[in-house]
Amino acid sequence: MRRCPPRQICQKSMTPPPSSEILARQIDKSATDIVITKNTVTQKQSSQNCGCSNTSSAASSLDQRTLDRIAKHPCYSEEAHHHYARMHVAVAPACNIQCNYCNRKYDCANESRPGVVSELLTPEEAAHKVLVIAGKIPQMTVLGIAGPGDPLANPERTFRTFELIADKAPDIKLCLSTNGLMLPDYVDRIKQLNIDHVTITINMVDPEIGTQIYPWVHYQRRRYKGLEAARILHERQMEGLQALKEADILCKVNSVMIPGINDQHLVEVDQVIREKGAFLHNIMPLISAPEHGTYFGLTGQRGPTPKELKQLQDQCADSNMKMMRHCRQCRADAVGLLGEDRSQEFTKDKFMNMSPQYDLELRQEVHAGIEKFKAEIKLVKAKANSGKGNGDSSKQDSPKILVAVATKGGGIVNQHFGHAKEFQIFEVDANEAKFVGHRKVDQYCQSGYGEDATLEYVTKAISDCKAILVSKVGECPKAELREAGLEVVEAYDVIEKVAREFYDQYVSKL
Ligand code: CLF
Ligand code: SF4
Repeated sequence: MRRCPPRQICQKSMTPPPSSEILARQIDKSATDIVITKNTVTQKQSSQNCGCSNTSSAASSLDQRTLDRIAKHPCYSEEAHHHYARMHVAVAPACNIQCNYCNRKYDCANESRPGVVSELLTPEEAAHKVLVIAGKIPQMTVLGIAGPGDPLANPERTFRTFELIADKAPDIKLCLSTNGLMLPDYVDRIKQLNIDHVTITINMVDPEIGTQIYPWVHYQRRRYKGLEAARILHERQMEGLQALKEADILCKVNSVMIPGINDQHLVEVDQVIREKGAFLHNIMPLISAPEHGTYFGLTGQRGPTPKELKQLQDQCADSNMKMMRHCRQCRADAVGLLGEDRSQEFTKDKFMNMSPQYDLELRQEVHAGIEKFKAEIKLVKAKANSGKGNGDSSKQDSPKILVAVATKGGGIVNQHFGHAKEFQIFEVDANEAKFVGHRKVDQYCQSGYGEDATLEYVTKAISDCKAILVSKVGECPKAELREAGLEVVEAYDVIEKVAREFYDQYVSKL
């Protein structure tokens, strides 16, 4: 264990002033607990984009109506995920299929990290929780139902919850995630309830491959196994996807990347779902450990490395610009920005004793502040990326590097190294700095102490990066990081700006 000398402890007060006049402003409303960061840079506003990876290309293919539909959805827009939060309510316990990466003691692994158990709620308890959180975290804009089983295997509980929330909190977007087996039967009801975002987990479009992922499905009061099971699931998923498209509901497809089983096949999945009108593809890594008790965990099936995952995402992004890379494989009771987990602040014993303070006017005011801030950040990003390599053929083949960023959100380098529980990864070249993923780590700083083993683990997790961008870091970890070959950049500014500045220095030394 390492203790930083007092002057080196990563304390908030040591954060340097922002280099581009970025100020922190606490919204002066007692009902809220959020901090809106205000950027005072005043330049011309750049055009909007969808915020997914490869933003500029994706933006050009999206119309204004679609941009408006995703602008406040942290999963459907990479840009929004820096600013807006989502919450899930765990109202759906049952499931109608078996996935080999799932242990039914835990949350549905189609959208959750395995090994997580959420508290089951009734629709009424769930609605109460949503209203409490809508008051406490006004930047929470999306309510998702993603488990702990399959929402459409529990249709009454799921739709009752949505009805209650639509009635009491009309500005909250409704979102649903399903394995797709029962989806064709419910698209009309989904449309009626104005649920505008639906995720289907599709891991194969070839039932032969499906037999290695799904041992059985339960459909129309019968249990099917083997090829028949996989074929039924595949046909229902395709039917559901088609129906969503016809109903004009935005559909995201999640795929779990399972090396040796469907990793190569997911390129075909990407092509098929795109042709059938999916809006966004989210390829997630299989997480399997023996202690999760899943079939894959117990049989030693490994998940992909970050490099393998990125390669596949890049390969699919070549043909489909709308590739999600910022998924955090949330809990079925997740609360907060995607990179943070505030679910423990709102356990049942706590939120049932809190009074709902849903205030539509206040929420709209907060959202307007966020939109203003987003526009200002966009100007800084555009400036950082302008005149570097755009249109210059000599820069087309500029080296690409990865940098790791410590951020609490807002698109700013604003977190101390020792407080980070994840690092966002940006790929930088002469043209742009773009978000390409994240790496979860253990928090290094524990009340002023840092474990050597944790530092080693963190360093390993970002060893393919050239630099780490943080608001502050103690001298001891800084020296260790440098020794491991990582440049340490301390700054408090827009991520793309800091990354681009580092890049220019980096290439000038090559
Ligand atoms: Fe939840 Fe899913 Fe809706 Fe988002 S999560 S139901 S679309 S509101 Fe988002 Fe979480 Fe990834 Fe899901 S980061 S696991 S993609
Ligand atoms: Fe588990 Fe979800 Fe698959 Fe059902 S759909 S078996 S809950 S991962």
